Parts: sequence; C-alpha cells; structure tokens
Amino acid sequence: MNFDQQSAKQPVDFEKREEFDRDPKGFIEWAILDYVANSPSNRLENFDGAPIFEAPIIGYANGDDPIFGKYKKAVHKDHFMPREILEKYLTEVRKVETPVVEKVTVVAFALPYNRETMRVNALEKHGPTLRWNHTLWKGEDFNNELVKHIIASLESVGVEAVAPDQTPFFSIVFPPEPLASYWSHRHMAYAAGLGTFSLNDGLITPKGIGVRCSSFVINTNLEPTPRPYTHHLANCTFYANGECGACIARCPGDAITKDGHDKAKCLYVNFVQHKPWLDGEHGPGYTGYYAGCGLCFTGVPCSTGIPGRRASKESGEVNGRR
Ligand code: B12
Ligand code: SF4
Ligand code: SF4
Repeated sequence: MNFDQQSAKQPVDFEKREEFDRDPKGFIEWAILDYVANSPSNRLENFDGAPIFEAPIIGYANGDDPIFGKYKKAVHKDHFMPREILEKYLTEVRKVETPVVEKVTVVAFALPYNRETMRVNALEKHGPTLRWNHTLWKGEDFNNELVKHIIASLESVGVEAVAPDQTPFFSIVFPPEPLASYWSHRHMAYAAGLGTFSLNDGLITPKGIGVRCSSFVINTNLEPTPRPYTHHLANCTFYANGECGACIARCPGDAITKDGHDKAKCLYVNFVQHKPWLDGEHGPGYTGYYAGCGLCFTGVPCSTGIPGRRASKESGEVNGRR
C-alpha cells in the first residue's frame, strides 16, 4: 500500500487509520452499512421516505485473479483489469508520480431493492411502477454517492482506491456494437462470490436478482470471498436443471427466450417503449432519464433469493449455453 505517498497529498486521520489496520474489512463494511442505513439519499422521498435499498451483501476478489482476464472476452476487449485501472487513475487523475500498487482487491456489493418495491412491481404486466423507476434513477444516484463516500473515507486514512466507472476512462458501448461496458459490476460481484448470471442476464444473489450492484478497487490485500458455485449460470434454475423460465413470460418486449436475453430489444423497452406512458401519467422530469423495466426481476422465483434447485449440471455446457 502506498501510504506515504497518499499522506503527502492530504492529511491522514491516524486514529481512524489504526482502526483500518486492525480490521480493514470491518472498516469498509461498517462504512458501507452505516451509509446505507443512515443517508437521507437512500430514501424514496415520494413514497413516505421508505428506504430505496436494504442492507447490502459485500464480497472481495483478488484483483490479480485470472478471472479478470477472461472478462476481456466475456464482456469487452477494453474491460479494465483492476490493477491497470488503479494505476491509471493514480497516475493520470491523482497525479501520483510513481504509484506503488502492491496487492489489489476488488470490493463488490449488492444492494437489495426495498421489499415493497419488489412486491408492487411484481403486480405489473406492461411496464415498471413509479417506485421501480425512482429506484432506478434515484437509486443509481445514491449508489454512486455511496461509492464516492467510501473512496473518500479510505483516502482520509491514506488508502488508495478507485471506482472505475466514475473515472473519465469508463465508457458504455452501445449498438451497433453489442451492449457492454468497460467495468461490469455484475462480473465483479460474480468474482467476489456474490452470485451468478441467469437466463435473463441478471445476477442472482442470496438476496435474489432484485439488487443493484457496485464495486471499487483498493490498494490493499484482503482475503477473497469463496465463490460457492460451479459455473457462471449456476444460481438460475433454468441452467441448473432445465426448469423455470418464468422470466420469459414476464418480459413485455419478447426480449427473453430459451436462448437467452436480447439486449437490443431490452434496451428499446427500457429507453423508448415505457417512457411516454410513464411521463404521461406522472409528468416529464419526474421519471428520470429513462423509464426502466425490471419485470423479469420481479414476480419470479429468483426475485428475493436463490431458488431451490436439484443437483446442478457439471461445469462446462449448461443447458445449451456456455
Ligand atoms: C449496459 C447495461 C444495460 C443494457 C444491457 C444489459 C446487459 N445484459 O449487459 C440494458 C439497457 C439492456 C440494461 C437493462 C437493464 N439493466 Co442494466 N446495466 C448496464 C451496465 C451499464 C453495463 C452492463 C455490462 O457491462 N454488460 C456487459 C455484458 C457483456 O454482460 P452480460 O451479457 O450480462 O454478460 C454475460 C457474459 O459475460 C456471459 N459470460 C460468458 N462467459 C462467461 C464467463 C464468466 C466467468 C462469466 C462471469 C460470465 C460469462 O455471462 C453473462 C450473462 O449471460 C450495468 C452497470 C455496470 N457498469 O455494470 C447495468 C446493470 C447491469 N443493469 C442493471 C439493471 C437493474 C437493469 C434493468 C433491470 C433496468 C432497470 N433498472 O429497470 C434492465 C435489466 C436487463 C437484464 N435483464 O439484464 C443492474 C443489474 C442488477 C442485477 N441484479 O443483475 C446493473 C448492474 C446496474 C447496477 N448498478 O446495479 N442494462
Ligand atoms: S426466473 Fe427462473 S429462468 Fe428466469 S432468471 Fe430467474 S431462475 Fe432463471
Ligand atoms: S428488463 Fe424488461 S424488457 Fe428487459 S428483459 Fe427484463 S422484462 Fe424484458
């Protein structure tokens, strides 16, 4: 960890630094859980101030784990490697002359949607509820604010960290190229033992598929969380034993079939199809940049937990998909 270099840049709170050194995971987890529990930004202000998200689950991955190399193929050729993006950020944004990046850890977390938001969205058949829509755009603002807060807390004790999707190097790739990004939170969560992908692409965690994800990289060695699955689709019943497929019928845009998830169709529903009626009902400006959807995340067996499954197929081919 490049503690001296950081301390030269800003005053370090040595008392808190001792807390971090005693129990780095405890320090990080308390900072995340406290902010989620107490921040006024984690509130659905138009719904009696109910929390947007419940307490998150948190996991860790070794930043030099070979799995991150695989994401150059599974996500995008320019998907960041954790060590590479931390070094780039320190050099080009923080202007640290010769950053010493030793052991790198990816910290990932998944924030469960408020249960009432899950319940009401499950009743919808054509598009998202206003609660879901607010959880999408106000929730994502909160998610970004939360990560900024954690990075600032770490920097205040002289620990370097970066939120790769909040750097100027991050980009989302849109059609005609296949939809992707340079830092996929779900892939980070998968690496950090938090869950697997599914028929509709969503990440199914022990808290279900009804979560939003985030992740950051830290210049510290933290014990990785075990990955309690045999392949990247294991938590989805469709791939575990060929059953389910409940999300297929939930999709108002025919974007899910037994062959998987059509991202271009899904994009259309999320950005174009739902926006006029949601704005029509509630007024533009009230529904954020885009309407969202998420019907495949609600009213399905994996909504709030990993669905019960029989013996999982061995790794390799899973229900026709690799
Ligand atoms: C681009 C984007 C979209 C696009 C494309 C989605 C997609 N499937 O990629 C569109 C506009 C369609 C979209 C829609 C939605 N999105 Co969106 N989106 C993103 C974004 C910005 C980037 C995603 C990305 O990089 N995808 C890359 C592609 C390649 O991922 P993929 O196809 O899912 O990956 C497959 C391969 O990698 C394959 N694979 C092949 N080989 C291997 C090997 C290994 C080892 C592994 C691990 C995987 C693997 O398995 C994966 C699953 O099939 C992220 C935010 C972020 N920065 O992460 C949010 C994000 C994915 N979206 C999110 C959400 C909630 C939504 C919506 C519900 C919208 C809403 N809120 O109303 C819908 C749901 C769509 C769905 N069913 O997934 C959440 C997902 C939460 C979850 N539980 O999964 C994210 C993580 C945002 C967040 N901060 O939480 N989204
Ligand atoms: S509803 Fe069923 S098939 Fe669809 S993602 Fe969830 S477990 Fe998989
Ligand atoms: S988010 Fe909506 S449009 Fe996209 S796959 Fe899920 S149900 Fe279909």
